[in-house]
Amino acid sequence: MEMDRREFLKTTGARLCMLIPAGFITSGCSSGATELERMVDPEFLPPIPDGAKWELVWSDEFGGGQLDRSLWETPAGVRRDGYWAEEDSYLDGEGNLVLRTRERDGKYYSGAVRTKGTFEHRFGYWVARCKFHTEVGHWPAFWLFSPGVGSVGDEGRDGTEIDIMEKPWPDEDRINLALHWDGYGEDHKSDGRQVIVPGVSRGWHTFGLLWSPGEYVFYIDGQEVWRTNAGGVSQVPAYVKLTDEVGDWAGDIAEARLPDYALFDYVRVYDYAGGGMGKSVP
Ligand SMILES: [Ca+2]
Repeated sequence: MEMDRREFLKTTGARLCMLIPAGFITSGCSSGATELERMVDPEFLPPIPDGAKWELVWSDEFGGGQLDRSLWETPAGVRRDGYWAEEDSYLDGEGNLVLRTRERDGKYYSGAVRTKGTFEHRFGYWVARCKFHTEVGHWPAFWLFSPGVGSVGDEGRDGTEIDIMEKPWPDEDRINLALHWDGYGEDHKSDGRQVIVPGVSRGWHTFGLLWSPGEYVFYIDGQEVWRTNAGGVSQVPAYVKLTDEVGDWAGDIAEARLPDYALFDYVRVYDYAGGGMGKSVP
């Protein structure tokens, strides 16, 4: 049944017309909605104004046996103290994306995928379900990125790196949340916080961002953990990045028992039905 649900979402993809009131899925608008309602697990969605409804605008449930190349690009090459390698991002056949970290001939490789050029969107609710790695020296992340992140001036409104989840502490129940804007040089600005969530290091957990035109609200397992408008809030579309990278922020990779793995069950992006939160924003 689990695979059936994933396959159903997989094959219907972003074409779904799914209307979801605050909280949980209770109604739909497409002819397949009744079936869909039975198949989609209820999940947390942020509160929404009266009369508005959430609509799933894009998702990947990571069903099937092969990463969908029409949805994901796999960047490759040097990344911090290791390399991103295409072969280290793959599906496990059980509904999950695997980002593997491994060593070969004294070099370290990890997986990374992004929707650059295939799915870019502004505002809405972005959520991923993740199960963490266990070894030091590398960290998984769920983040959003826009080409305008490098544009100095106009604060982060012209593009902000939004780190919904970074976890460089395999044995600590600590998550890093961050915003970066105006490039990464001398004009770089950022804000962020670290939050402690007991038990988050093991098992499955969700990491969500409610990105509205005036504010960001971050959620872990449906609990609000940070609310901010730092940088003025990005007003431009962003793409999804699911990555793992090697670096000493996470400790000494030489001490890790490799390979090590981070798993992603899904990424889903919701927005207001009928044009989205950005409908009235230039
Ligand atoms: Ca800027």
